[in-house]
Amino acid sequence: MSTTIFAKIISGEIPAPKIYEDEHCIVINDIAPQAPVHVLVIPKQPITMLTETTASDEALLGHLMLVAAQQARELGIAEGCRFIVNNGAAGGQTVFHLHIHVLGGQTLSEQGL
Ligand code: D5M
Repeated sequence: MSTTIFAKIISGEIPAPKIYEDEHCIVINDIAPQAPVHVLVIPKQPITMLTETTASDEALLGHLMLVAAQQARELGIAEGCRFIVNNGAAGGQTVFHLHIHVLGGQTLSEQGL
């Protein structure tokens, strides 16, 4: 199994300030922000991409969405923000460890990330 940069951040092999962490996930600032606020909600379980999930991941996926929403509130962008999951190379995914982008802090265009 290949190890992604996010797995290395989760294990501590690569240092990255975690702005939130619990038993199931971490939240970090995106290294190349596309908006004034741009964080990533990353499960500790190394799921490759959303379309690889199954019914057994239902609780975890719900948890990730709730953490993303809570982060949006705490970061002051809840009234206008965007949650994005890129899926597969053709979908713009570059790190093959599931993550939710949370973007805001400016008026976002109709175009995605
Ligand atoms: O998004 C992958 C995202 O991961 C992309 O916006 C850059 C970000 N990234 C890559 N390496 C790091 C590190 N080391 N820290 C923080 N953020 C990082 P995707 O949806 O796969 O295109």
